Amino acid sequence: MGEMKKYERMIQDPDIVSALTRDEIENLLMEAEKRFEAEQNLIWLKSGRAIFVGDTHGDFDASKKVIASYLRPENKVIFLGDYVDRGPESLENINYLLSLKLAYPEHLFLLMGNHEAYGITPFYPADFWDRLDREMHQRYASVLTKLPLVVCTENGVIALHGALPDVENLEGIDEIVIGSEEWRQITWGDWQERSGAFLGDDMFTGRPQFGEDYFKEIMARFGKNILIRSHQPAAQRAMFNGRCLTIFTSSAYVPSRTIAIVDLGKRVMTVEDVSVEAI
Ligand SMILES: [Mn+2]
Repeated sequence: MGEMKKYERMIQDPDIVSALTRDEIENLLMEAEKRFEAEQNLIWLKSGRAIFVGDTHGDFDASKKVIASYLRPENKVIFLGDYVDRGPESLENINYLLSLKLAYPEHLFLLMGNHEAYGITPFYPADFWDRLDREMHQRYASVLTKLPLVVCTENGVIALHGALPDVENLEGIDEIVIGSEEWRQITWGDWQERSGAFLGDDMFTGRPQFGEDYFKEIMARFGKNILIRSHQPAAQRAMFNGRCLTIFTSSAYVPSRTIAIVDLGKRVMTVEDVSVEAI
C-alpha cells in the first residue's frame, strides 16, 4: 500500500496509528519534515469555514472527534499547538495528526506550541519527550520545530498558540526565527486582563505576561479584530472586550473541551461572531 493511502486510511480508522512500526514512524517524520519546510511561518486562509482547535496535549480522543466531525473539503481545521505531554496518548496524537497533515495538506494546519519546541526551550515535566530514545527525540524535535506559527484570515482573525509577536507587520512573521524573543512571545506568552504592555515574566512559570495596551497596539498594526489562541487554561474565555478568545481542547486540563468555528465569508469583530462549541 502506498504511504499516502495509508495516511488517508487513518481518517476512517484512526487507531491504526498505534500499529505503526518504527520504520513507518521514521518515514512519517521524514515526509512531514519536508512538508513543513515548504510552509511559511504565516498561513493565510481565504474561504470556507475555519475550525480552530486548542491544545490537545495527548488527548487523542479529542483529535479523533475533531477530525471525524470537521475534516471536510469545505473546512480548514487549524490546531493551535501543544499536541504532546500531559495526556495519556501523546505519541498516537502527534503521529495521527502528522499522518493526516500529509494526506490533507491544504485542509489541516498544525501550528507550533511551546511543547513542540522542547529541543529549544526545555521544561518540566515533559513526559512525551522523556520517554523517547535519543534518536527518536532528535527526529521529533527536528520535525516539530519546523511547524508554522500563525494563521490569518481576511475577515479579521489572527490565530496562534500564546501571545502576539512584536514585529512591525504581518510580513515580519515570516522572518521570525525559532528561539528569538518574538518566537517566545508566540509560543510561551500569556495574557492578563489589565492595562499595560509587557508585564514581566511570571515568577513561577517564567512565561512572559502581556496586558491590554500591548494587545491593542499589535492588533492595530496587523489590522485584525480578534485573536484566537490556546495555551493558558486558566485564562478567561474572552478578554479585552471580546477580542481575545482562549480555547482549550484537552481532557488533560479542562472538563469541557472547546473549539471555535469561524465563517470566513463574514466579518468577525468579536467573540460574538465566532461559534464556540464543546466536543
Ligand atoms: Mn502551551
